[in-house]
Amino acid sequence: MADPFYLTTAIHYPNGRPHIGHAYETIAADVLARFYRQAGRDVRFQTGTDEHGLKMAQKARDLGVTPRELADEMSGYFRSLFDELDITYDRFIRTSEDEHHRASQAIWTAMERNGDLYLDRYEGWYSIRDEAYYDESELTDGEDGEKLSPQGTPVEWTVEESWFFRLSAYQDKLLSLFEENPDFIRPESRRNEVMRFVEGGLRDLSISRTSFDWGVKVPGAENHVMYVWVDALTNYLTGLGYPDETEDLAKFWPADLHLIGKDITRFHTVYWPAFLMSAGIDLPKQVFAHGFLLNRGQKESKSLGNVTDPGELAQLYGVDVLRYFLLREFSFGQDGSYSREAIVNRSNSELANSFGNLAQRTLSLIFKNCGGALPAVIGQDDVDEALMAHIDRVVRKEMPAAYTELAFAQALEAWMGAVSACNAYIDAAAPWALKKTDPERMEQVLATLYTCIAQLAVSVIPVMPGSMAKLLNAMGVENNLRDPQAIGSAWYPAMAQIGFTLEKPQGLFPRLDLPETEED
Ligand code: ME8
Repeated sequence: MADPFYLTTAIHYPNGRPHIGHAYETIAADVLARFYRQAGRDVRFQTGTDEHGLKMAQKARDLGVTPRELADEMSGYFRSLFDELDITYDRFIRTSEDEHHRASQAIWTAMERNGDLYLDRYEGWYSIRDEAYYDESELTDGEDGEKLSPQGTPVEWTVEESWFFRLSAYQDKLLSLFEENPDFIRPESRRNEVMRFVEGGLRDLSISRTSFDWGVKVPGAENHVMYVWVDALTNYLTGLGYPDETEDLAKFWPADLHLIGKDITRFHTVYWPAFLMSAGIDLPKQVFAHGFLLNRGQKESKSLGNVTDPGELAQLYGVDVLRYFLLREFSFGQDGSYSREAIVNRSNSELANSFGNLAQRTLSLIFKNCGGALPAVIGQDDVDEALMAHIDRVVRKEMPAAYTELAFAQALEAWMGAVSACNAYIDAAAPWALKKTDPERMEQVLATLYTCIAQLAVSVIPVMPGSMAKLLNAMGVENNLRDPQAIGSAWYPAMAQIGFTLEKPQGLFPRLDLPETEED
């Protein structure tokens, strides 16, 4: 039976429409999900919306709608964006679902039974934008003297009766977890940050609120709703049917990977494992915190109102161009600054001029000079073999290794190197000049290139699924061969024998125009 792989994104706050950060994280997760499916794993991929909390309640009040109406509308935009971006999630969870309330109450009850919850009075700083409590020592002074959280958001002094979670009791257990599982938190920089935070000592965590009621009710204390992060984190279990002992839960829990942004590392690597240990539930295997995307150097956020609509970028430049750009341009664990010029330049130079042109030149020559029929014999000169060995290494080894490490930029860099090698080969071999002088050599060169292009296309299906399907369909490469390990020079003779005839090739990636003004 295929080895299961459970992958989740953060669930997004639907207090506004989705922004580029949401698209970035979900596209990265989709690339991984597709990569692991292509590698034969039984993948379960979950995303969704995080609908409770004060931020949602306040936004709804400002708009004069109920939180549920706000969540219904905005959650719909997330879902349609993800459809537009070709995201192949298996489950889109909404935390307002009844099943999710039941799961959150079950984990609460399990923590309570373990003796980790107690009722007290909370007095301290709270940031509504981050939905997070902060210690006085973590705060800084803003320009007009107001207190700011480490994320730069305003905090307010809050006094309330609250349930508390005995987080202080988990310091040693968490530190052993990090020490025994060096890959539990990635990248390394985030791991170090979290370890320093935990080593500094943990205070018990306020985990319920009484000042509003948009949330999951605390079992046995119905004037309290759970702190939004308690229920939000539980979504990863709800999606598998918890607390029922379902087949999905047995098969996919513990999760292989929680993919999140760096701002919510503490919730996933301190609070979440502590809650799970308390409830007696296995811990996820890994949390990977990616960097932040900045719009020309500035953070985009719904609250700041400088938000780009990722759906519009996809429509303007193409879904696959956007997917490729986001993973190629930035190192996944680090922040990156993007602009429309950068998307256009990257797409034109790498997708249109390098890969698109390589495919177009090769397939056009097979179409024109060979009547669309695949040549019978692949090239066997040293240069042919050197090229095929290079492509093989990239497609079968380097790219899978990089995808596994979530080093997407590195995978695509190796891919681009392989594309350049093919372009150098075609320029040197000049098959267009061989039709009259050496037609046999022309055929060998074209067969070599055809094989390499098929391999290169298969290896980036996870990143550019729509365009690569189009190309591979045009090349006659069947679905069962769309696996980097199944396709290569050894496969070519069988392919040539099928007698597939190429149609006149269509361009894959049109050249894009730069926006007219800087602000566009
Ligand atoms: O944090 N660049 O929701 P959210 C890259 N509901 N990633 C970004 C980003 C940016 N500019 N802005 C946000 C929440 N993100 C909680 C999560 S999980 C149980 C609950 C990432 O809508 C962010 O880091 O604010 C997070 O991983 C995801 O988008 C959703 O952010």
